[in-house]
Amino acid sequence: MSKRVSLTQYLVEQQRVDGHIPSQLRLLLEVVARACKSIALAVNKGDLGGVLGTASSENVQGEVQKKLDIIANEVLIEANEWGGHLAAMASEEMEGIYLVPNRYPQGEYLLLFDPLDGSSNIDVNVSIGTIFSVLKKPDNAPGVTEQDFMQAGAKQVAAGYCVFGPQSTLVLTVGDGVAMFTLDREKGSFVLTREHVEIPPDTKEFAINMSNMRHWDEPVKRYVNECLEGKEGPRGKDFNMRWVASMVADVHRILTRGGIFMYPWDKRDPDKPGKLRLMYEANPMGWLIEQAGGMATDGRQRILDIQPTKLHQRVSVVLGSKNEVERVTQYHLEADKPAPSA
Ligand code: P6P
Repeated sequence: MSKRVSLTQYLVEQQRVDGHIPSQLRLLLEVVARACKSIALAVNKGDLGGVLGTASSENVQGEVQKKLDIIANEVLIEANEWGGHLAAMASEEMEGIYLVPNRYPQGEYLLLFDPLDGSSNIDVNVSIGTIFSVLKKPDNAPGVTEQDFMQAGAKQVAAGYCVFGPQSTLVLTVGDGVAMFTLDREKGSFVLTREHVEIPPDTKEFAINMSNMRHWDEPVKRYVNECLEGKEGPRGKDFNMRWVASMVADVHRILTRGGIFMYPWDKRDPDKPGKLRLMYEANPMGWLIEQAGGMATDGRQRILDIQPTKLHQRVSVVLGSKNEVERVTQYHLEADKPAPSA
């Protein structure tokens, strides 16, 4: 059997052979991967590690934090603050940015993460994951402020997630396609198991929380109803539905076999553009999907083109198989057109 390629070897080749990444970024990604491995081990312990259940605190989103939310956040902060690769970090679990302490060397990268996505699934043993995004600090800025993080997703230099499921799999892009690395628990290292991942442009599988149907905007209702009408309807084929309620798990399925994922705006909270966060959920996932030949919009525009104004801003998300995302986006644009005057 041919020798497996480790994450380290893959990153060294991306640095040396392909020139895609500088050494500082390679080293940063290796540290993030080691942190994901530590989180995987903590998640895997479950009750045995006393890590299940809720902490007695809320995060900046007003959500009750799970113990593992806090553990994962601390693991990422402690692993990344001393290496000299970063200037600052931002997390779903922290209100403001986290500046690298002065006692450590400052680097040129900004790391953003959702330390444990899908928290509602932790206590019921359903797949969850860590999502991360890397930006470069703007050269001109002495020091670091939140404003330095306000960069469109198209500016990311690396993005990925680690899904903690039957396997722990790290999925990464540095702009040269998408690669997947499975954690070999015996060796304690991530091993390349897929690269140049490609999403089929068509699909028969959609992912959305159907319990919100009555709250959706018309274009989303139109698309989902057509899927539900199946062979007899305008789509001429039957569809399947999946909803894990862990974005990481739903996106991993789509990267693996295609599909469309939607968390659209709905009228429950009309001032909120959506539930998911732009900077550390939609942007990294959007880049991965695009790098695998898929598409990611907010229903109207490319997610990676959105210019952020707030660290924790939310966005409507439609991503996955290109032809399906194009259809949903087209339905939104048609609905926006003014009705022809009588
Ligand atoms: P709902 C998890 O809390 C999350 O942020 C995403 O991972 C997931 O796709 C979504 O929210 C699930 O939301 O409303 O279905 O529980």
